[in-house]
Amino acid sequence: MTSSVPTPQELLKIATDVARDAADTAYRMRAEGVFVAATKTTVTDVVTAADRAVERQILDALATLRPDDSVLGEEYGGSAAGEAGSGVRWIVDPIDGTVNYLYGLPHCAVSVAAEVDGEVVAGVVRNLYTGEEWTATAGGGAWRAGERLRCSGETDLGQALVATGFGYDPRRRAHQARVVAELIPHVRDIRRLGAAALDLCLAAEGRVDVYYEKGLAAWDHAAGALVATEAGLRVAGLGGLPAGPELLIAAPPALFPPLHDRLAALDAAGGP
Ligand code: LIP
Repeated sequence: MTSSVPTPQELLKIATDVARDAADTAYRMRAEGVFVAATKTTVTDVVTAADRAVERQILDALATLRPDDSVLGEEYGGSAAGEAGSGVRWIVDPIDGTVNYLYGLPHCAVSVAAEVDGEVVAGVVRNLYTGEEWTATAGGGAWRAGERLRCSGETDLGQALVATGFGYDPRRRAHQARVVAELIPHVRDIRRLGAAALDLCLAAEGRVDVYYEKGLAAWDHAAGALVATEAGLRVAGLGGLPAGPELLIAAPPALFPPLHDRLAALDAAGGP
């Protein structure tokens, strides 16, 4: 870590200020009317003019505040871990839950994380409709509205409310649907809310018990996974691997092993 790197708390302040302004822009643009600007991996993987404008706003703000840092964003790409001369990389999802945003469903968020020498040390997730804002710093806890967050204390997978999501590729969705069809008899219920960053934050405060998903990008989970971890959830992939595009599992310590083993048996990390 280079000596001039700000503290996690200082990085969180920057992330939060930038995320609040970005959320205001996203909300205003939604009120003015939103349209699909392009599609990405499939015809249902949409990007709106707001996704692009909000990320541009975030990138410009960070370039002004932290010109030597690097950035990785969903819409404009960016740097790999460790490429920042300053040691700091920002990981940005301008609007996580883009389809919800397109349809006017209030489950979408701005997500901004700060990574120092490859480790996420600060993160903020802000629901752009409700203003709910989750923050975390490494070792400093997870917070919302001044309250420190603790994850669910559930110990029985059969009583767990499970959040998950699906990719945009029809073949992957078919595989994911088979997995969830086999899982659902063994849990309380399933919720597919449509924004990984928010799903992780809901898990951080026990509003769902666990969350898993295959196919997430770093910007989907960088900030939310820190919030979840700081709230006591274990966030990882299969077989001791770190969480990543193959699979992300976020669960309280008592539920992680049974959920992990059932997802492994169902080949949740597999498929197209
Ligand atoms: C979304 C994720 C969500 C997933 C959606 C989509 P986006 O990200 O947050 O968990 O299920 O398919 O990938 O595309 O709205 O930024």
